[in-house]
Amino acid sequence: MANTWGYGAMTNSLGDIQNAKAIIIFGANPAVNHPVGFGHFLKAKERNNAKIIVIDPVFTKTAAKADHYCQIRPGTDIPFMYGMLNLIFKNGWHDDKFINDRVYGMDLIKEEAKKWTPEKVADITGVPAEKLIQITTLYAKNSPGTLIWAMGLTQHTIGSSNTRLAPIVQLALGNMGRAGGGTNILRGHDNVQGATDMCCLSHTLPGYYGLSDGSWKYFAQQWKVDYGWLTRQFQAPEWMNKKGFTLARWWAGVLDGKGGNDKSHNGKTNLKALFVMGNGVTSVAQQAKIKEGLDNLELLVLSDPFVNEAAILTDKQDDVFIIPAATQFETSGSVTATNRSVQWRTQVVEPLYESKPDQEVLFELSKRLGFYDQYVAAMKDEKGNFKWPEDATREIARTIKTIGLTGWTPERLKKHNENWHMFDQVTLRGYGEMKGEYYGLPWPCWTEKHGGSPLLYNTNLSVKDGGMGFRNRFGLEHEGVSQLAAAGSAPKDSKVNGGYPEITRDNIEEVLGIKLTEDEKKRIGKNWKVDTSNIIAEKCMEAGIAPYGNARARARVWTFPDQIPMHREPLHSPRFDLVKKYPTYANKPDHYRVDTQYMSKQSQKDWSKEFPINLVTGRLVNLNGAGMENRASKYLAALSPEMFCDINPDLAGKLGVRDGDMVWIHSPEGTKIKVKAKYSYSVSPDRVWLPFHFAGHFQGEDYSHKYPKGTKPYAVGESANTVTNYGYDIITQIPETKGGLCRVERA
Ligand SMILES: Nc1nc2c(c(=O)[nH]1)N[C@H]1C(S)=C(S)[C@@H](COP(=O)(O)OP(=O)(O)OC[C@H]3O[C@@H](n4cnc5c(=O)[nH]c(N)nc54)[C@H](O)[C@@H]3O)O[C@H]1N2
Ligand SMILES: Nc1nc2c(c(=O)[nH]1)N[C@H]1C(S)=C(S)[C@@H](COP(=O)(O)OP(=O)(O)OC[C@H]3O[C@@H](n4cnc5c(=O)[nH]c(N)nc54)[C@H](O)[C@@H]3O)O[C@H]1N2
Ligand SMILES: [Mo]
Repeated sequence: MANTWGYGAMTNSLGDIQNAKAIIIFGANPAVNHPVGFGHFLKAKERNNAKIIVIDPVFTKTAAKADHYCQIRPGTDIPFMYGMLNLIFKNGWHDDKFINDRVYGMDLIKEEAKKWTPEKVADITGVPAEKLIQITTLYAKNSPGTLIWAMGLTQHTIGSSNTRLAPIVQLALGNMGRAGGGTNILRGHDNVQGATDMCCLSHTLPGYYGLSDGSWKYFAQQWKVDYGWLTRQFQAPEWMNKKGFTLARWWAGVLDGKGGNDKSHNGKTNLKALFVMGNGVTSVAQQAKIKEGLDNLELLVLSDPFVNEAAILTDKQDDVFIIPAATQFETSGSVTATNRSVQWRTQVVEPLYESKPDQEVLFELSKRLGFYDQYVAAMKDEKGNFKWPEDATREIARTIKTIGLTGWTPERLKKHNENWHMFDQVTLRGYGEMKGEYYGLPWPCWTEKHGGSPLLYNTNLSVKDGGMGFRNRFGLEHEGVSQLAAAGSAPKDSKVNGGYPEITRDNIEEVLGIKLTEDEKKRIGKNWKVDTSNIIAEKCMEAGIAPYGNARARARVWTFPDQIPMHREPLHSPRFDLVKKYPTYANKPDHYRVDTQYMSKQSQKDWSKEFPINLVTGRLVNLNGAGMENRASKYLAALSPEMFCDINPDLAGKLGVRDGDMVWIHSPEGTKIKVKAKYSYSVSPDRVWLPFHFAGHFQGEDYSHKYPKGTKPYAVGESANTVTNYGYDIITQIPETKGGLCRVERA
């Protein structure tokens, strides 16, 4: 069970941001969280006089470097973006040709946008009408513009709608598939893109292959295991195609029937054991429930180079194991960066003391559970040997067609790292020996000769050189409208000058206008996603065709609860008057196995009466994630030795709180934390800001005595996630850790 918090891959690259003439940033603070990457933003400013616009409820260090700043109310980016679209369409700043040729459903967006006048947007978002007009004009007129987002858009009940509307703004302006444009989502950990691609998720197989019998059979074949054996690993075969629990809500599976929780749907059994590898646990909302979940487990195993503070949070005395995992300095292998580029990481030192790298821990675990042979089967050669991590990388390259990892052989990846000085930082193009390749072979990298794709959806390049249209993923037509791109809109040098479907065994001869030999007909796979013979990809490259088709980007997703993104107030909104107008979703039963509340929570009462302050959480430059890694460093801990909350002096004054006083922060779930008040004008008087990197205290109690001898970090404190509110995204189940309510009192 796992989840990643990032949502969406970068279409372009950090270096490409230097090509932008305008940069609009929604809910990201790269000056703090991506300080090296932020250098590219500043270079765009130097090179092109690019304007930087920041939309954030908090005046951040990134905002301090921006030309324009909008202090938006948390959870109201949809009205803001529709407000931009309203002005864009009204003034004719949209790209008609791009929309007509390459987009589906923009008419519905245009209709919705009409409702969002600047004045209406101002009422909901708190951003003055003139400011919206000023920044939209600036952004639309300075082309190309790039749109950046990160966690400020995703950590909401409507997070997935936010992440749909942002690309729609770019589609409307024709900024997609262009250097200096695109949507650049700044991802989290160094390999979070790789973890997502490899499906550290509970609702897909690796490479985003959906849960279906067909996919399982493909993987059984690729993993060289018997399909029947695979099905027998499940309680009953139908469980193979059901989504698992997420990182956000596994505890509901432990606590079902043990009091006060949303019911779980888990084959009539509770979760009994938890194995944690590389997650801090205190980084997830509802810490009080998580503590109960941990306390009620039969077995808890934490595999981590540091003491995972889940072990400190729980009162469980027996059957809690801390396994010393090695760090990434003690192992090697491929790591996928935020822009879909891959790098080869080389081992620096042998694992220290008795620690083992993650793969060794998993190999040992699979031996104890009796499936080691099946686990490693696909990596073995004829003699039954394999070499880690090269053979694992080869298995990935052989199997994952959906995002085009075929070209990622270990030999090529190592060569890229050895020659990194032979690539241009902005275009990623290689020189000399590396000519014809882009740095890190950004996916899709269709064949072993393909050089990677630095900008997604760019039709100005041939497919061979990294060009492509949008993927044909959802059929050929919807309600009688073709889903394929219009005539004349194919990538450069394409044999078909217009839209075409995804390539299959049955249509390849017709679409590409070729004849396959008898031998090729025998070897070719059913479609491009399962064609391990690679005939489809090879033939497509010759014809300048993207194997996944050339279709329209969908502004309308007919399978989602909201076909086009719609504003819905957070579950805990400071504006109850707007809750009635923009209510949340109906409750969602069996959402990743857990009944999840939306309407019942939101309409229970006017939460803002008891909890009038907006609660925003985020990051500090010196600490990362759950924070144990860095709080265990004397020098990093010294920069923020105590848990605190940023509070506006006007609000503090009203509450009788002086700078440095301790305050209680209470949440609607009845939980509370005790933290130090820090005066700051970065927040307005109606909101407070908390970093989420602390642990070791719980609801006013110091748990320091629980750290094993010699492991207590230099800084401990309350976790913000003890008070972040109930609320989970309707599609991904990411917690609403950036839009909630609280009450602040002097302690
Ligand atoms: N130093 C450091 N660097 C890190 C990390 C770290 O912990 N420490 N973590 C890494 C990880 S895992 C990730 S995912 C990235 C995250 O990087 P970011 O997304 O930049 O991280 P945050 O600071 O959590 O959130 C960004 C901003 O969103 C704003 N925000 C909150 N709610 C809203 C809203 O409703 N609308 C808008 N427009 N903005 C909103 C917040 O005020 C905040 O300034 O950083 C990575 N880099
Ligand atoms: N309130 C609030 N909560 C949030 C967020 C927020 O903005 N606000 N952001 C969310 C986001 S985007 C994220 S990504 C999460 C991040 O939260 P976590 O994923 O909990 O982040 P880290 O602290 O980086 O946790 C990584 C753990 O892995 C361990 N580790 C490091 N290297 C290795 C290794 O090689 N092997 C193993 N086995 N372990 C290793 C570290 O010691 C650490 O305990 O927090 C989320 N929680
Ligand atoms: Mo993240």
